[in-house]
Amino acid sequence: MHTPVRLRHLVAGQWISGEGDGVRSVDPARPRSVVAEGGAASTDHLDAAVAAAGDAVRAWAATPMAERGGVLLAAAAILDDNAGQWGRDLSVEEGKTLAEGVGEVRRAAQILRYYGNEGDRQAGEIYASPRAGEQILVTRKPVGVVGVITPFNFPIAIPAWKIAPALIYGNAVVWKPASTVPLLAMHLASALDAAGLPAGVLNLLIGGSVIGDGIVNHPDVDAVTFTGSTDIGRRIASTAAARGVPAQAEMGGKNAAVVLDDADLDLAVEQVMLGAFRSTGQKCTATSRLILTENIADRFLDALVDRAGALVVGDPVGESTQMGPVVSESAHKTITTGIESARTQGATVLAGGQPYADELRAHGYFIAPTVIELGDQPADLWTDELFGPVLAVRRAADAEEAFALANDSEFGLSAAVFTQDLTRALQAVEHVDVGVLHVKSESAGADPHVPFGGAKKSGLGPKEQGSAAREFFTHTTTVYLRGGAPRS
Ligand code: UN1
Repeated sequence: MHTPVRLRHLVAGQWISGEGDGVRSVDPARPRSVVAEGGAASTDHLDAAVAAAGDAVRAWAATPMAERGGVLLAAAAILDDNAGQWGRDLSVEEGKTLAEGVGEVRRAAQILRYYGNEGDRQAGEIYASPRAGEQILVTRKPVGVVGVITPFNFPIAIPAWKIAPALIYGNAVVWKPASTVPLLAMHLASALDAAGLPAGVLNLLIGGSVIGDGIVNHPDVDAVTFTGSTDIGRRIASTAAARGVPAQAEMGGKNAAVVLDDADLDLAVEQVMLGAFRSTGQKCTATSRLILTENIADRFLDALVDRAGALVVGDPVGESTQMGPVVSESAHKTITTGIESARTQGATVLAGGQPYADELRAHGYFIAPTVIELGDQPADLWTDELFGPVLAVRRAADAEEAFALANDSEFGLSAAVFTQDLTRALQAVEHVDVGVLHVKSESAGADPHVPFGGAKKSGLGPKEQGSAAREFFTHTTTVYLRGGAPRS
């Protein structure tokens, strides 16, 4: 066992130790192995961080965007240089495979680069005026001090896609990452610090809900961006609304893959496997519902069940591992309980659904890739997000019924549709009510330059990423610019 990393918080440009109750992250494959530990941030640290951000934001906002971008580009290079080691740390602390861990660090670097170059793309709006000698233009200004609250499942990519736009548009940040993944948070903050971010512009506080609630309720925090569960997202949005500040909440999903009779089945099986089981199903965009039209359902399920049974599940840093454990004991419990209640409610487990018996997988937080066919009766597995490698299956008579089933959810984050028929694909675009729709690719995935976020109860506030991010991280001033009579 290696020595755990000592946790530190970044407040006003200083790396400091915590004083509060201990925070400890563990390797979910070997829960007795501690990855990082230290005292949590205190509410005094929170006040100091918000004050530092408030002091720093004016000069940062006045810094030319290209210079702010330079810091993000330098941080991106640091991430790329450390992708091997930090990707391994990610894999050990969160449980996704090494390839996914390294890939995520590189993805975070790409996001920093995208926003680092934002200065080159800024364009504004200018309107004609109904009055002589006047033009009307719209300028953008930062919102101020932004509270950033991030989940465990993308410990470096999601923070990057909130913090990078916050910073490039001239805001200062007070950030609380999930306390299950503090090491990766320290890596990202240290990269931005080493890249030359002025003191106080980014503050990192590691801790539990006291710090999260403290950020959301703090009178000097001007906006809050959050990714995580629907319950917490709604609470944050309502607290922010009561304080009169904007909130952006990316929340749950119960994302469907719809496979129609005419689909390329090999491709669909491969993509559904990726959507359901990559990152151990712990993505808000993961495929957790599968809707099959009758004619292909048996064939599709045979192939899928074979593939699920053959997936190599084990130590996430192992060379051949295709799926690691879930993140924590409580996640493990929620998921196994969800599988059990599906059984009790009359569902048929086609793959997985059993605990492992070998030493590593019985003690780590492992769940087998699980495929469960539901009958026509109501089932919690159809409606509740489990956030694990569990796929609920239902059959549909035809495409219309399949699309209706896809919409049969209070969530509307993403969906995948598999068909070779353009007319059907366009019907899906029109009728499937989601924020992100994939035709012939898995339901997960997001590019930095396009909007990301959900419909229905999956999202609140402006979308993330691409030009959409500017809506949240800036506010506009409409300027009526009138000249006078020329001086003689
Ligand atoms: C992806 O699908 O690659 O928490 C990104 C989540 C989402 C991000 C998904 N906000 O899983």
